[in-house]
Amino acid sequence: MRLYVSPTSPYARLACVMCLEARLAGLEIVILDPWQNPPDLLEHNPAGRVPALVLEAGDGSGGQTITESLVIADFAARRSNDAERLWFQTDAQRQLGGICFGIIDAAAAIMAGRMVTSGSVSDTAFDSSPVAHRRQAAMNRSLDRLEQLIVEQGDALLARPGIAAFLPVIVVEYLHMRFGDAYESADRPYLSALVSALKERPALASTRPLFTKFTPFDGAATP
Ligand SMILES: N[C@@H](CCC(=O)N[C@@H](CS)C(=O)NCC(=O)O)C(=O)O
Repeated sequence: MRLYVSPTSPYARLACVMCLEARLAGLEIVILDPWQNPPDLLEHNPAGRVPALVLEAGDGSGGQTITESLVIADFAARRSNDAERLWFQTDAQRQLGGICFGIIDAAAAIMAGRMVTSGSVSDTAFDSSPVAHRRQAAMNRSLDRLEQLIVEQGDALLARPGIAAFLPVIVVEYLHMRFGDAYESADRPYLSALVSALKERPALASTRPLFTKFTPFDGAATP
């Protein structure tokens, strides 16, 4: 099976991390830029977006393509021998996951606004618009809520790390890549500690943005 990702997408990174953690047999990771409309990607995902997971016919499937990060994450968890650890284990973890997706969506909306305003994600003119201010405020409030949820969940997240533990790492490293230290705060020590404890985990370390080449580890995901 083939997973299409880009070097920057937090959605694709989540799909990738989950497929790697699930140790899906025969996984090939293809890194590309969806904005260039690669024909292979358009053929498999009419939306022209990453992530997209192309299954092999006969590999327990009918050769379908699965799109959308959470749908791929669900597929990976179910196909693994470790579904209970990899998927959300409690409603508290589901709450935390939703908060993380809200942050990722808000940051992605700012990037989309930059593209519309100036044609470049590195031109920050859009960031002073009322819509951008709304997204920035949402991100700050959500990061504070994330800190609180991590405090409440204590070591449970680290005891059996699954999607709810991986998402905060993906959030923090994506914000750092896009906004530098603008969303980092000494007032969120539990979030920082969680990220530090998990970021060298092979599935996370090998997919850190901007990863332009995937280095297989421990037999996982060879091209
Ligand atoms: N809801 C989708 C979002 C995927 C998405 O927005 N991917 C972006 C990269 S971050 C993309 O491929 N953009 C190309 C485009 O919009 O044309 C998911 O969860 O997978």
